[in-house]
Amino acid sequence: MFTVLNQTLLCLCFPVSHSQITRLYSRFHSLDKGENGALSREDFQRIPELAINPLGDRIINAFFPEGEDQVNFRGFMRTLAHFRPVEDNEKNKDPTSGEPLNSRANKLLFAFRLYDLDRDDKISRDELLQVRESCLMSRL
Ligand SMILES: [Ca+2]
Repeated sequence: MFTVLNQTLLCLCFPVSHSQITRLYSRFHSLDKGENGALSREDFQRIPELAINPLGDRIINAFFPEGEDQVNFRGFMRTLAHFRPVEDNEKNKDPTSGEPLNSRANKLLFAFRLYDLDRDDKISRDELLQVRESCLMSRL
């Protein structure tokens, strides 16, 4: 059950309004086909926009911490926060790093991780070529 307390806590951690959180929770719940309060990779793959996106699998992977195969609503919100416009707002700060999730540095790190498939903190020539090929193939 998604309570007002949960909603308030999320508002404090992520710079979104109560109504936005309610909408996102509704979307999260509709994607949760297993009805276990968490999303799997398969749940994400049913999103049409991701299914046709050449980087869809990489974007989906970004929702899952290393070794995890489920993401709860908090983790879902945490990843989505990277997509918010850059703001110089103290409320956006990531409690673990002190840096807002939607800061330029975190957006850049998020994009970097989309390329760095083996998570060795380097983008190899092959990783770069794979992205280019994926994008080119999607245009055919
Ligand atoms: Ca790499």
